[in-house]
Amino acid sequence: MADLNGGRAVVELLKAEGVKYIFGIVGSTFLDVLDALYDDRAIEYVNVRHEQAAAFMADGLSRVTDLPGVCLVTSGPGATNLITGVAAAHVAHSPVVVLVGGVSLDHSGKDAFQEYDLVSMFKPVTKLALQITRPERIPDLLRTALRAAMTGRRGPVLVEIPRDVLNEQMIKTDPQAVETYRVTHPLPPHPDAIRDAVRLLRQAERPLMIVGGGVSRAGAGELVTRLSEQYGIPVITAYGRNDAVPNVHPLYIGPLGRAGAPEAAAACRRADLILAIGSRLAHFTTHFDDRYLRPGVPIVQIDVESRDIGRYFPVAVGIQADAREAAQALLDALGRDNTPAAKPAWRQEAEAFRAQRQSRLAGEGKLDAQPLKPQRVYAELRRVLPPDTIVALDAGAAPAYGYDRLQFNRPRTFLTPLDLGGLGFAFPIALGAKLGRPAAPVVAIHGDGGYLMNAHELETAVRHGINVVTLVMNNNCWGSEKAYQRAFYGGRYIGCDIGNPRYDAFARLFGAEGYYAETPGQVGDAVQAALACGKPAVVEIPIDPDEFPTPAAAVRREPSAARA
Ligand SMILES: Cc1ncc(C[n+]2csc(CCOP(=O)(O)OP(=O)(O)O)c2C)c(N)n1
Ligand SMILES: [Mg+2]
Repeated sequence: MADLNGGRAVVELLKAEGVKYIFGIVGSTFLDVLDALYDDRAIEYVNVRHEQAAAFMADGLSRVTDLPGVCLVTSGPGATNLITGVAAAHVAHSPVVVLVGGVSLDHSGKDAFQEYDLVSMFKPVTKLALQITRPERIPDLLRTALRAAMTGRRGPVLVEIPRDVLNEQMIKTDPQAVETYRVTHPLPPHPDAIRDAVRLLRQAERPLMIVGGGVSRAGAGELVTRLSEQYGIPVITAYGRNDAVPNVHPLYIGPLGRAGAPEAAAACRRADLILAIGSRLAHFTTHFDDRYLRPGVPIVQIDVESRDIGRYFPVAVGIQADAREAAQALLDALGRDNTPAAKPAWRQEAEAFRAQRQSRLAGEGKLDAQPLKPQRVYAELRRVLPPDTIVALDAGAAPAYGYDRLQFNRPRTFLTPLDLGGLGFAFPIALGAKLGRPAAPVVAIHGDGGYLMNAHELETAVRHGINVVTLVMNNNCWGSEKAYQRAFYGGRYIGCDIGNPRYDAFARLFGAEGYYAETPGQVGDAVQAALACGKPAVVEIPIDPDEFPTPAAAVRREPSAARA
């Protein structure tokens, strides 16, 4: 048994999980951990300018790598500043590990300086939140937290280590391989459930797959595509999960749900069997109602987490399993039964839906109004972004056009706020993603409002050399909310208009690169130059201040109003 101080023990436990970065702002409560990093540069402490960004960065890194994304912050405000970012990780099922150096146990329960009940505060946004109260429990309780974060459906955890527990005593511990304290094999499906699913698939005339985050996470995209190709089952993606299958696949129609493709919604309404893989069929995918899913349509739902199977829609077959294992089992079983492909007419219908979407998007490449329409900006991005680009979308109207307008061909390349819907998300999440996948081009797409919420992290990006490109579509307003006031309050605008500096100049003040693109022709050139400049870069694009997508609540539920 080695004798280690608490700080070194924490570092060794994180190294066993492959952690290379810790995000946070220095605080006196956890200096033993930082001191361990002085001599051991296997882990870099990325010191940011606001803890919220640290949590987003950790989430971004986790989303693209499936490694724990670690934050280390101080008690009180250091931790409370994290909460929005941890909430994002919670809805994305990201294994973000929050370590907080807490107030000394001697002072607990006295409303001491920076003393808050962090375990209670973080419970609703984590899978597990705990406080360690004895130094010798650091290894097993940190492993308990890592087990929760990294097993089954992933999720964030909080571990508070009071400063006296961390700093004062040597502890005896031995390194342990990850396999000794948590399961590392994916969960296979039950054969009976696969048999039932195959029976339904064989009976269906118009089967359709809705695939979600579980597919990218499990690396099941290729198997899903094979299933689609061999058995003529078209594919649509869940909200914000367009990267689950290669979008070039001829039977991929488009994304379903809020700001999704009307053609995907139309295909969904035609389907007589839904095979949902790695999707909860949740709020912005289905709106919890029958506008896309026909009432009573049989559903085979595969999810790694039983809690969400049959939760919003009754299922004909529920299968708790890893998406890749389940897709493989379905392929094997369908092959054994010599299942014929679905009817050619259904395949043709799906191909027509796909072609309809492609031509609609191609038409937007001709919009030449100035200020630019966001739709045209996305047409330019489709033209110039390299295929392995990771794109992070912020909340807001101009970013929202991206849900239906970007192309993805690799898993874990589309990062969105999902059910958090939080502004200020895209730039810091992109920074974390870039650290996780340094060879991939990484682009964050913001409105002017959301960008300034975490724009200060340009300083972090420049200092750490994290070369992310940020697009700021500037309409000088909180556009998405202005759209509501226009649609429902007769244009009585309150609290919607804002002013902005020139963001190309702003970027240069930080030592980053700045570009300004106001004509269609300038957008592609600016983005390509920004990607090649070898620095963090910001591209400001002034856009039409009157161009908003239809607010969700304005959409009627009849099938004719396909856009949501
Ligand atoms: C943290 C946070 N605050 C407020 C909101 C409400 N909200 C949603 S979109 C939006 C406007 C976004 O403006 P901007 O980033 O400029 O993008 P635009 O809609 O103008 O394209 C607001 C205020 C939110 N989603 N998140
Ligand atoms: Mg705006």
